[in-house]
Amino acid sequence: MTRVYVGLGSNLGNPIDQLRRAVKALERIDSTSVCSRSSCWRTPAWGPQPQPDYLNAVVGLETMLAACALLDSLHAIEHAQGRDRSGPRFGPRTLDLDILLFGDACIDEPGLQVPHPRMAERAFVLLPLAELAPDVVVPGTGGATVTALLARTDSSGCVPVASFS
Ligand code: A4P
Ligand code: MG
Repeated sequence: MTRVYVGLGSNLGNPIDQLRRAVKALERIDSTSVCSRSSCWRTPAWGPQPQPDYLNAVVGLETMLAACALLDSLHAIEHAQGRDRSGPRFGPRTLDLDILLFGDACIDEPGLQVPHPRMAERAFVLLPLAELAPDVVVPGTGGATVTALLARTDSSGCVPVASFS
């Protein structure tokens, strides 16, 4: 079994509902169970403007799947929830599911990089991840923990809004 952290983000199509539906769908992935879930955070959009604020959260999973098989399942959930990839990069979306950490693996394959390439600089990832895994060391950061990385980011404007269970 591998402990995995998945980042959830939404800023279109009733974001709180998108996140709730996504967690239910994550619970149905084969050979995988949901172990923990963060609070839901409202965060200023990073990327092209204007776009609405996001809701972000992180879910902890235990899985028997390989990382690429898990990513396929995440893409299927995004698709089922109306994800449209035709817009600008980093533009608004109904649902984004990113593999943040996959055990202590470092993966660099076409279509899959783990840890997620930009997670170490993003308060909208690190705030919810720190609720679940504050002391986990993020591979590729010179031994920094989630808490240490969070202390280096600008988290202004990010507020916890609700549990989404
Ligand atoms: N991909 C590679 N590695 C991974 C991974 N670890 N997890 C590939 C998930 N996918 C991974 O992703 C583009 C490609 O990355 C996919 O083909 C996948 O195989 P995508 O989800 O299709 O597109 P994207 O999400 O627009 O790209 P990307 O690069 O993942 O964007 P980010 O970095 O996720 O940024 N602002 C706030 N406040 N909150 C947000 O959640 N999200 C984004 C998206 C921008 N601004 C945001 C937020
Ligand atoms: Mg993504």
